[in-house]
Amino acid sequence: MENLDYARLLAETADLMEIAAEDGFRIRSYRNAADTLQGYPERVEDVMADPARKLTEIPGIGKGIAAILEEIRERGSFARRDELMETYPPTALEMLKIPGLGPKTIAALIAHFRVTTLDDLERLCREQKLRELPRMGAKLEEKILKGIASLRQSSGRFHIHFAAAIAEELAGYLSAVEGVERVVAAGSLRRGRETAGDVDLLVTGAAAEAALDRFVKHPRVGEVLGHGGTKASARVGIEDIQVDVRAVPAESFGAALQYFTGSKAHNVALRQLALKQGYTLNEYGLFKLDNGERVAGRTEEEIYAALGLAWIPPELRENQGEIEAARDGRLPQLLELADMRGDVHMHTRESDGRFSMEEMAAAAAERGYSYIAITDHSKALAMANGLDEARVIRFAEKMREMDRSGLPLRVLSGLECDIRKDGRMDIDDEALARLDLVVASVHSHMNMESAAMTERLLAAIENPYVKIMGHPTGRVLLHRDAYVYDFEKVAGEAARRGVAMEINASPERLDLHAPLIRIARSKGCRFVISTDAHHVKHLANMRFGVTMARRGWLDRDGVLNTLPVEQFLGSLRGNEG
Ligand code: DGT
Ligand code: CA
Ligand code: CA
Ligand code: ZN
Repeated sequence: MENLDYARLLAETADLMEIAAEDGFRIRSYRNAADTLQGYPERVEDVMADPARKLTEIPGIGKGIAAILEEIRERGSFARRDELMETYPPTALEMLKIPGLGPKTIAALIAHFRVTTLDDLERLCREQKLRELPRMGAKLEEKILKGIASLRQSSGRFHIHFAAAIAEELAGYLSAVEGVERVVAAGSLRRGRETAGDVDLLVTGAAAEAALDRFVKHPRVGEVLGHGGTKASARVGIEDIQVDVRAVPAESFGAALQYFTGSKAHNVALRQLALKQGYTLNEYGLFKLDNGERVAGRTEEEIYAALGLAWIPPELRENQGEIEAARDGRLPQLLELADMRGDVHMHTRESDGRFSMEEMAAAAAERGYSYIAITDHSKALAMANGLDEARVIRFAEKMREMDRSGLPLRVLSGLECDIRKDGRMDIDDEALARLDLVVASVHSHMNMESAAMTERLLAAIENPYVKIMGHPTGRVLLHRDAYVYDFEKVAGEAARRGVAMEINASPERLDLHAPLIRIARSKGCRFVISTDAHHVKHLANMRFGVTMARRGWLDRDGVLNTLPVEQFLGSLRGNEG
């Protein structure tokens, strides 16, 4: 057995332990061990076979886990896992993936209904059987039905930060092969889509083929789906994400990069344009139709140029007008990460963040920002220890004091204020007036009818202290759909009142996304990009928000937190002029 197989058994068992409501500490130790093992460069079985060595030398492997690994080696499973597998059907693991369904509910459903397949569960919900159980009702049935539908729809797709991390890890690993010149991610990842179906890597250089051999030996590679001289495909990690690696000669590297970056719709349009001009375009190059002569292929730039086009940034390649714009010299000068000067939505320990205001400020300064806004939750989010009026006022005072105390960056006092069901703010105006900025967000009653939700949001932006609409559609990727409302109407009203739209850079949200950014911009909206960080390391997610803005065709001028702090504050609603 390979390390990945050991890791998988531990991770699965941790999931089942969660349903069995076992001790969180123990569950975490299983998960940590699984993480360590799947990335460990040496085979654990080799370590076990060597009498001079001990498993506990592997970081994250304690005595308990070591004994489990020995047991797995002997008989392919271990006692705790066997017990859990007897109690719970294999679907239990699948049920954990249903958005909105927690381990406790799953345990109750299994105990009471003996659910063994997802279809069973779906039927139970349709037949309204769940409401027979205490604390379960029509709402849960509806939630599960929706969850199963979205699981079926999203299954096989992965969050972009996860896919990007896999791509970066493998690119580093393959670049280390002597004679490999470049390793580049193509596909949806390069275009910056919010989720990826798989990871597409291109390798070039004299040793490109050797890189394919090295790829399939990576410790986290599981099932190898194919391995030839120009392409290798395999499943990677516990998550089983597919990775395609292609070896490409330098003379057609640009053509391959262009082809495998896609999108398919962009490629189809580009190929038609080539045909009209007497060329044929494929992953090997651009060739004359009449005599097959190679015209371009080494770089993307020369291919686009030969077709009379400016080079098109990958984020725009969705066949949404970018080819015409490239022809007419109308491509926007897209926003870049380096343009960002501040991050204006983040949480601290004052509500549900993990770090103090001081720690967030220091981490943000390290990223080169000149300002941040601290925007903890308001009291409606009691679960998140949201602030009431008195705390808002005290905390704002503290922020102002700290801001004067010689920090390397400016800390703006803010709040992520809940929008109540009726559209009123969760905090009274007197308290809001003390703050530099208020981000207004919906965190409850997300299933309202469209008309009511539209009214609710319109009412929210009527409040003069609201400067920014936080995560404007509420969607959580691969988990929860956007709430339904008349977006154009709300965007138009936000533009009229000078309320900025947030592009939430959390890779779990990425909200707004490109189509809505373009609609909002056409209505005259301005934007901020914020990480909504709850941890210092989340501040690094800004790059995903910038990618989303680029996919929405935004340049620097469209994004307010590219401005120096005084101008940024001056650009907010009510502060202009
Ligand atoms: P994904 O993986 O679902 O997130 O999305 P993509 O865009 O990465 O799709 P993928 O991995 O199937 O293919 C990568 C690129 O290769 C795709 O964007 C365009 C190109 N490609 C793949 N199949 C075709 C095809 O049948 N025709 C054309 N024109 N291009 C294709
Ligand atoms: Ca792909
Ligand atoms: Ca692919
Ligand atoms: Zn929020």
